[in-house]
Amino acid sequence: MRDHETIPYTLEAIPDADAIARAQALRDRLKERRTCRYFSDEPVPREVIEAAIEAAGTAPNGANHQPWHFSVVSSPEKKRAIREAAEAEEKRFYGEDGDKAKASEEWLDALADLGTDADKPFLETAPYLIVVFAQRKGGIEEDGKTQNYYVNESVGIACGMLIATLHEAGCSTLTHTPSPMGFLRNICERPEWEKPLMVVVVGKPTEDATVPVHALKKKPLGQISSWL
Ligand code: IYR
Repeated sequence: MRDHETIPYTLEAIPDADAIARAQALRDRLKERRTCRYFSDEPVPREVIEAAIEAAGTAPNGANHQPWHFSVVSSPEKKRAIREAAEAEEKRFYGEDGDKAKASEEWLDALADLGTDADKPFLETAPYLIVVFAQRKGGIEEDGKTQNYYVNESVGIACGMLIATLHEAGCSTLTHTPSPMGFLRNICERPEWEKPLMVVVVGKPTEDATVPVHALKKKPLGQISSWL
């Protein structure tokens, strides 16, 4: 290694049997997660959102530049602005504006089993929208100039940790990706070197919430892994 400043690294030792049990318990907990599209207006404690973002902020990332920013939107005015802009984009995507859909036939077919359309009421009813930005530049100091690395990978991992923490706290989430989503930068007042990556809708499901059967078909271990 090239010379650099260090501190010792230690990790609590866990017996194999406990390690297996803990991994399986967390797997079982994560298996219960469902992407939710029906949110009530029941509030979520601010501390839950804060802890989840801090958890996301521990994600492995390029050169430890931590190239993410989380805009936490709860004001009714901002949520309405996001809903209006997102629905306008989605109407074009689904062809609900009278013109030909921007999405291909193949894409619309792939979404048929999810039942999604341009109507996004949850963007107003859910207590929190976490708008996730990927910082293309900035470094740790966020100077807007220093090159960042593996930005999409880093922020993607952080989003996974954010969603897992919110699930553990009993919140439902929806990763919403209006396309294009440049409007989010304006509404959240973020700089031009930040790219909106997704909106994580956070809240509690309505009493009559449903999930599509299609979403329950999970690929088994033997299909998603190969052991060499
Ligand atoms: N952004 C659209 C379309 C959409 C695309 C995929 I891929 C999904 O898994 C779900 C939806 C929307 O939010 O409706």
